[in-house]
Amino acid sequence: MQERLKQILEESKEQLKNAVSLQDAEDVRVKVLGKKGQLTEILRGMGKLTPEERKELGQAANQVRAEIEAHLEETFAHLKEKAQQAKFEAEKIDVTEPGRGFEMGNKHPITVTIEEMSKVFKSMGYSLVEGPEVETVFNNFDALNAGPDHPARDWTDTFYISDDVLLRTQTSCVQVRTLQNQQPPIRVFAPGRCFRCDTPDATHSPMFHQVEGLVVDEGITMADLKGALDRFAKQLFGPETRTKFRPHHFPFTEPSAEMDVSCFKCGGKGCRVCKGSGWIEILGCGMVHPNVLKVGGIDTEKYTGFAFGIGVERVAMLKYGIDDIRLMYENDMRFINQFK
Ligand code: 2NL
Repeated sequence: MQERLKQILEESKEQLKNAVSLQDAEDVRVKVLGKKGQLTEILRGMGKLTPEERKELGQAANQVRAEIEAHLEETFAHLKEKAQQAKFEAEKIDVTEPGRGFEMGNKHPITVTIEEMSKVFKSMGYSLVEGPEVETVFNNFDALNAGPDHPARDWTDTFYISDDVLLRTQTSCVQVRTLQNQQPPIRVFAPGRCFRCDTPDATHSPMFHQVEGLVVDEGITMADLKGALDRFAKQLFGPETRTKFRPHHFPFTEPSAEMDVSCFKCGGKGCRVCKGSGWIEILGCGMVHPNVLKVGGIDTEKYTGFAFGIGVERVAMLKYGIDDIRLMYENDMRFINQFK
């Protein structure tokens, strides 16, 4: 029996020495000290011995148990430490390694163009105004002197939400709201999204952007309109830019005009951008129709005003040489990355 105890002790020591995981050590513990373990078996078998033998073997067994327990404790501690070290090693990061690069986004050409225009108008003392994209038919058409039979009202041209609510077809509605809520002097610009039932092609999109402007004060004349828009053109396209005004018609202005700028690409000699004419059409404008001022509660005996509307997509396409409007709304990274 004493021999067997010695053997158990030696075997356990050997196995604990070779244990590489906490599970290995636990296996040894169960095999020797567990309910059916080797040492437990020996103690259980002691009933057949004489009291002296029992005492002797009991002492020896307890000593072996104590020794094995000490070894177990040491092995557990050692393996735990090793496991922790391995975990730390696995989690180690090299702080000297260069950071992973991340891709910077960039502004859409429409955003850039609106920001450039806004900067010019702000520098000229205009305030930015904004309004809802879902508007009343009244603010979008009636208030702007578009008669009940005006073709733009047609349901084939305008997105109607109901009989009296629609998606605004121009940002003029924002200025109508300004006229209703503010007294002159008024000097505002209104950038924003507009919607029209157009089948998409190279130059049409059912959603597009406008920047409109409105000035109302005592003694405002066509000369103020021309002066303001000529200055705007020179600031946006360069100081050598020339402007010319051609008569036109809009229901909300009288008289009305379209403004052309000398081609910023060729300077007026004629090229691909200006289609050989030397001039590029940039905006529509005019003196605000008295009917529009009246709807806004403005005294038309005292005040006059001018207004204009610029198509942002058109300007952006000319400036950046984009030949298809649809490219701007396809979210293709190859397109947007060209404007970095
Ligand atoms: C164009 C023409 C224009 C206006 C917009 C306007 C606004 C009010 C009163 C009168 Cl509240 N007029 N806006 C005036 C003339 C032309 O836009 O072709 N835009 C791309």
